[in-house]
This record gives sequence, structure tokens and C-alpha cells, in this order.
Amino acid sequence: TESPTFAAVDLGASSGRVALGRLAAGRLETREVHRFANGPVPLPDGLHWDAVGLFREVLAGLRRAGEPVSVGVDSWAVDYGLIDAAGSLLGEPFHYRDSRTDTVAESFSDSFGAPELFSRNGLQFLPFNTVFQLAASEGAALEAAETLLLIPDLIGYWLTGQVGAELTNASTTGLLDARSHEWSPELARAAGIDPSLLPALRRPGDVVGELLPRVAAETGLPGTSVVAVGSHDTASAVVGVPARTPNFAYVCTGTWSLTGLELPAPVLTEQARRANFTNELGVDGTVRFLRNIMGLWLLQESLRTWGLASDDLPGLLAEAAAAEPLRAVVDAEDTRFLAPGDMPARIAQACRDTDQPVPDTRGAVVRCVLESLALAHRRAIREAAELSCRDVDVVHLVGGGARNELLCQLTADALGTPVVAGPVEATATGNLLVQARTAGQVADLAELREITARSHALTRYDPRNPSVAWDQAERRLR
Ligand code: LFR
Repeated sequence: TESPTFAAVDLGASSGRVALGRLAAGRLETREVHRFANGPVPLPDGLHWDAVGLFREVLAGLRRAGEPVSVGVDSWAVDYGLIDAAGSLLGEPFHYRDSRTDTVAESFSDSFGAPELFSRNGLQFLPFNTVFQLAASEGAALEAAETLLLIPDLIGYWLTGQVGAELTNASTTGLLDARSHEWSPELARAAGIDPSLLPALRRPGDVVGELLPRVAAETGLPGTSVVAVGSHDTASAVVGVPARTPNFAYVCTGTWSLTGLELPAPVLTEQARRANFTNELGVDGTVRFLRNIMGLWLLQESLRTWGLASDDLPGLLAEAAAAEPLRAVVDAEDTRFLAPGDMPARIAQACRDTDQPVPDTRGAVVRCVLESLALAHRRAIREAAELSCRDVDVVHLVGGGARNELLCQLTADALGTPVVAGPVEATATGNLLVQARTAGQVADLAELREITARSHALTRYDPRNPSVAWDQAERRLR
């Protein structure tokens, strides 16, 4: 008999996709059946997502999915839709890059007490954490709301009619207790919401429900159910890291570079808070101890400013490879780069602020971006290892950046540690394999990673030349 197929819906900040996967001879075979663009929509009251439009694309993808036994949905974190008593969506969800949290986040954190907040929710201070978004919201929608659904849970609700909150993504809200893994009613009240807005938690691997009859008819999938996966895309990406040894670090690249370690327990020390680390929850009770680094957003937004498209990237990368090394670097964790807008101008200003030469060609800007990312990867991995008393022998770089040879090589150079690049589609891989486990085809995380390692061609980058130049570059940022 044919082995069963699974469908992964993976929604990223700049594109979404639907991929199919099945296990054959101990490998995962995957095939993308639909890809579509995503991005912020500027409306009069701020930046939003087109959630309904995304759902239409999800349906279009599922129509091309053959007959999967299950569907899993993952997306970026922290953002949510509000649902009223009749089950209606109360307005398009806000985009996490919207500026309404700019001042509120800090004042909330100050009045709650930053150390107190971290000791409860274990999260890195990022202005867009759900807890701050809620503290910044007021008005009719929040008053009429019965339920808050994170983006993958909202899609899951539209597919099945079932309401819930998947744990890995719930852990990014700032409303979950880092120790008990339950919603914290105190944090909810502090954010100004009724704790009853937060739906019951579900775990990766739990069955969400059957497709609603109308959805089943629309997609031609009568017998398919929805399975909760690591619905935070980064949780699925970390599952999709093809690690074969315990001493690995990861860099999950895409719009962001999520950089850190997988740990058995959170690190809630004052040093971890000061270093602005996050303790997000992974699949199977693991902790994702990491920092959000600005990521390829710096590059994407530069291209957009120049009026260029992704077709222009290979040429630019060749220019970057030929540009002078380590002429100028910026802090790729600086929130000045968060909002949409002229990226090369902000990079130039950051160089001036640190008394470095301003990159004078597009190739030089791209080189500056990639070296800044490499340096930030190094800083986050070294600090994560130190704060958790762990060794790192290898760095797995997964996601879209694994295609970027220069980024991979520079990361290896900066760290002085080998980088293993791939898979590009780590998130979809993690999503699909958690479903395969629910179907009884995979035993545990270790087997799952073994399957991933066997299924993809991986590229190893060994560090070139000593890292003195990188030490100097780092000092320029201090
Ligand atoms: C990556 C990601 C990050 C999260 C950011 C905003 O796609 O999910 O993990 O911090 O998007 O939601």
C-alpha cells in the first residue's frame, strides 16, 4: 500500500506555501504544490495582514494536495485575530511591524518591572510581543472579542471550526507562564484583557479536528483532518534541523535569523534577561533559547528600496562577494531596522553613528548586511552557549538563507565553527514530520532529525582564516 501523504501549510512574512510530504524507505519526499506572496497591508489605522486572502490561498493549495491524511499549519508568531461570540473575525489582524507598540512596550515593561516580566514569561523584550500589542490596543474590537486566535490557530479554526491555542506559538505571546506552561491570568489582566479570551492549549501532535463540510467540499478532501504541529514556524524549523549530535546550535533564516540552542529547560537568570534571550517552547517539551536577529529582512527591504526584485539577487551577491571585507558592520539586532522603509539609509546612518565608512555601492551594502548578520549569529551563539553552560561543535543554518553561500561562509568564518547548511524548507519538513509521528510513522525527535538528515543534501562550510578581523569588527559596534 502507498504510504500516506501529509500537507504542510507554512505561512511566512514574505511568502506562504503548501507542501506535501510522505515517507518512503526512511526518507521524507516533499513536493511544493502552491506558493504565494504575503506582506503587510497599510490601512488607515496601521499595518495589517490580509488574513482572509491568506486563507483563500490555503484553500487553493489544498485543492492541489491530492488526498493527504492530515494538514498542519504554521506561521510567524505573536499576531492574532479576534473572534466575537458569533464566530466572526473582528477586523484584519495587525502586523507585528506596526508602530503602535513602539512606546507602549517599554512603558508596560517598566511599570510591570522588566525582571519580573522575564521571570514569569521568559521572553526576550521585543516591542511586538502579543502582551504589548494587547496593552497598546483599545476599542470596540477588543471589547466585542470572545476569543483570541494566533494566526495558525485562526486558519485552523476556519478549516475545522475548532478553537484552541497551540503551545509553541502560545509561548511567544508573553502571556504564558514559562514554568507551568499554562496561560498566566495575571499577565493577561496586566495586558488589559480578560483571561477567558485565551483558548484552551493544545500540543504539537494533537488532532485539531476534521475539515468543516464546506471546506472539505471546496478542497475535495472529505477524509482529511487538521493536526496541530509546532505552529510557530520557528518551532517547526528547529524540529527540521538535521542535527546528529547534541552539541549543535541553529540559525533559522528567513525574514529573521532565529539564533540559539535547543535546551531541556528554560534559562531564567538575570544574565539571560540582560542578554535579551528568549525561552520559547519547542516540540516535546524542549526550550528554544534564542535571540531574534533582524535577518534577511535587511536585504529584502534594501532590494525593495532600490526597486529591485529577487531576480536581481544573484548579481548583487556576486558584487558583495567581491567587495572589501569587514569595511563596516551594523548591529543586526537594533530595532531601528524593524519598521518598513528606506533600509540603505538606516544602514548608512548606523555606520555614521559608529564612526565607520558608509557603504558606497549596492554590493557594499549587501556585504555589510551579510557580515552584520554573521557577526550577530556569532554573538548570539557564543552568548547562548555561555549562559546555558553548553558546548557548540556545529552550527546548523536552515531556511532560505541556506541558499546564500556567502552568508553561510561568513557565519562559519565569524564563529570559527563549521556551518552545515540546509534544508531550505526546514519549517515545512518539521511540520510534515510531526504529522507523520501523529500517524504513528515516526518515534521521537531523534528519529525525526535522522530522517531529515537522510532526506536532504546538506552543504558544509568550514571556517577560513582566523577570526581576528571579526573580533575587531565586533569592537567597533561596542
Ligand atoms: C519568524 C518569526 C519569529 C518571530 C517573528 C515574529 O518567522 O516567527 O520567530 O519572532 O517571526 O512573529
